[in-house]
Amino acid sequence: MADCIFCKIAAGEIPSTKVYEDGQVVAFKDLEPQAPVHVLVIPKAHIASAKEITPENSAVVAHIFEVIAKIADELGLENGFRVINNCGEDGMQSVQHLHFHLLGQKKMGWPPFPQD
Ligand code: DGP
Repeated sequence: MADCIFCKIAAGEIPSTKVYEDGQVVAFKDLEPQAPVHVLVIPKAHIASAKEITPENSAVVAHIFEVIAKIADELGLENGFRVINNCGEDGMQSVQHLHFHLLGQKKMGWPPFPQD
């Protein structure tokens, strides 16, 4: 999709540090890492957000989770990791192309909103 930064990364038009790529998905390091390992996994096809997942396009989401397991293994996250999808305004989604954050090599906090 024109003017979508993650479509451009998927197409190689904008540089990124890719850690995995196949016909359906790309995984690359986040520009603003929140953990020692912070990778974004995206479908190559433009899906704006998790709200846009349908029976017609959802197979790529299952594939993304297979890829996440593979990358996590390759990056040494045997002790665990966190996968996050931010959706929409309340979810603080800043890039309008479906992406999953893979975060690891750090002990995460839970619950996520201790101040509430
Ligand atoms: P979200 O808030 O879930 O929409 O997170 C978007 C993430 O994308 C954020 O952690 C920063 C990252 N990001 C934004 N622009 C770029 C870029 O051009 N390259 C890379 N590698 N990451 C980006």
